[in-house]
Amino acid sequence: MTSQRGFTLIEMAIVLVIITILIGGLAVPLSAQIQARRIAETNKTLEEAREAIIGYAMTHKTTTGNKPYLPCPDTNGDGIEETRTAHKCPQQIGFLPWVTLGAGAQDAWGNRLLYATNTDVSNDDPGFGNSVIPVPSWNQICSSHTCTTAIAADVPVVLVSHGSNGWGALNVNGNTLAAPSGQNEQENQDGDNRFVSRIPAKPGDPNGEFDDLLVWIPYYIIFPRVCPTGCL
Ligand SMILES: [Ca+2]
Ligand SMILES: [Ca+2]
Ligand SMILES: [Ca+2]
Repeated sequence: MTSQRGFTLIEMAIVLVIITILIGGLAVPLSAQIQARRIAETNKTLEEAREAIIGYAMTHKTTTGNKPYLPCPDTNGDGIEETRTAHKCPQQIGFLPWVTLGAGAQDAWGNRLLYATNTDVSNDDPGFGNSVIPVPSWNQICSSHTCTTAIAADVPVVLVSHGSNGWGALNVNGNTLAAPSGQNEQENQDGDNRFVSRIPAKPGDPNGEFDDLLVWIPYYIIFPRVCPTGCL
């Protein structure tokens, strides 16, 4: 004759605790995987936007001199580049004009991409020829807001995704999200020509959380692409 007994309450509690720990262990890698996929997707969108800007410059030439020029930023959120006044874009920093370029309208978190250029390369007359040389008033990429270490100087084009936290971004619904809390992310949002690109920083970092993703086009890459035989 066999005797059977059920689980005691203590045994049941131990099993529940083990199951909870196992589920918790699975859930963290899953959210990390989703985040990694969104970062990869956004980097791809940024790369495609970079190529679209070069393509725009290759197909838009000044009426006098046949010199290329870059698109104006979109500043009213409709995705269309703003109209030039006296050949000059109204703003040099705004959103990527995704409708004009047929490029990605948003990053993987549903936020618009920032696009920064400069008056020398976005004017549609005289345009972007041999006489236009890189100068410090173009954009600058640094590893921190203090810019003690520059990564790239005199950059004609910068594109920024505001990352997972989206701080300071305009989302696809037309809402501007809360401003960044840290100085490094603020540098990508303050409207001047200095930008920060660095490894991510968690909340509690002395310069604040950082998850922005940046790409840029150096002069020595864009010029030979848009003026392969020079633009005299
Ligand atoms: Ca517009
Ligand atoms: Ca961010
Ligand atoms: Ca800045």
